[in-house]
Amino acid sequence: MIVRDLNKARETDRLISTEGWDSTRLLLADDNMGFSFHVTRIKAGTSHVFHYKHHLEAVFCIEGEGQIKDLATGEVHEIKPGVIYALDKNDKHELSAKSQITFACTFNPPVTGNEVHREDGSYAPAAEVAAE
Ligand code: 9YT
Repeated sequence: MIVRDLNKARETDRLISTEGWDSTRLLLADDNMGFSFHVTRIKAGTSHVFHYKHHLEAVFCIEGEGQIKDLATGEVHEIKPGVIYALDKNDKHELSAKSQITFACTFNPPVTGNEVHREDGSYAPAAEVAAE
């Protein structure tokens, strides 16, 4: 069994911080669960374009409000506590936070912890990260 505490994990290198968001990776590829599990906070007033071309991601809003735009169709969806979105088609999207948003996110295949966002908003596939 694996037991981890978000507040303790935030004091370790499981916390990845960038200008407009941070993410604490509570479960990673080496936990062998078949997915990774992250708690992500998006700063109020920021917008981000992500395109996980090599990962499927499901994202559940715990707190905060904003919008997600499907960049292929232009469709906009409201984000508020209780809403989940699943990027089942590796959908390129823009996430905008009106207030600070906290999400619980899962990635399949699991993130290894060594990924950085590439220019195109994606993470490299796991095989490429392992080879680096
Ligand atoms: C909301 C969202 O896209 N979260 C993704 C997790 C984050 N990019 C991470 O942990 O790398």
